[in-house]
Amino acid sequence: MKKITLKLCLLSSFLFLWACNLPEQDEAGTEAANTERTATDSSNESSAPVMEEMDSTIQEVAELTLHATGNTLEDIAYHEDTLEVEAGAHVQLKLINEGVDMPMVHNVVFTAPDSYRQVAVAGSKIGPSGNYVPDNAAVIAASSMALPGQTVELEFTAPKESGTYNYVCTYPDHWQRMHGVLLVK
Ligand SMILES: [Cu+2]
Repeated sequence: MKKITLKLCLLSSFLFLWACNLPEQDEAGTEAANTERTATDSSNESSAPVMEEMDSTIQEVAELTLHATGNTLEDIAYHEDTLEVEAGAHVQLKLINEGVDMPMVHNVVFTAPDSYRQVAVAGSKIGPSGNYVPDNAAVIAASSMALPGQTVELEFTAPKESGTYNYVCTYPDHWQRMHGVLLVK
């Protein structure tokens, strides 16, 4: 019963609106009304492509994945030896530790050019409570430690100046095999 009443209400409202619109259309002319509708429709349709257009005021997002592999000091490595981002991009990085043995914990620390070794050596002295990350001006961003099988995420803003930066694992004695290049374009 309620449904029928609702339908009747809708129908009468529709008829009312239609009747109200009639004189307006006669005055403005059907052509003008159609043009208006077409303009509205086309603006709706074009809203999606506009979203895809580059807006230089919006910070670019760079989604990166870094895999840490190996289970001994002799075979640990970052699978990716180079990562590329646009200058000033918002970086969303996933560090996936594919190791299975417990001592193989890794982080990733992004550093200024030619400073990854110095940062790693300083970091190894910081110890586990500080995540082996030194309080150092050469550190751009640092993840937390990923245990074997774990994935950790890190977000940071890429350097505004293009250049060749580095990343390194600062867990003691990992830096020799675990470092790479961050190309900022
Ligand atoms: Cu490591």
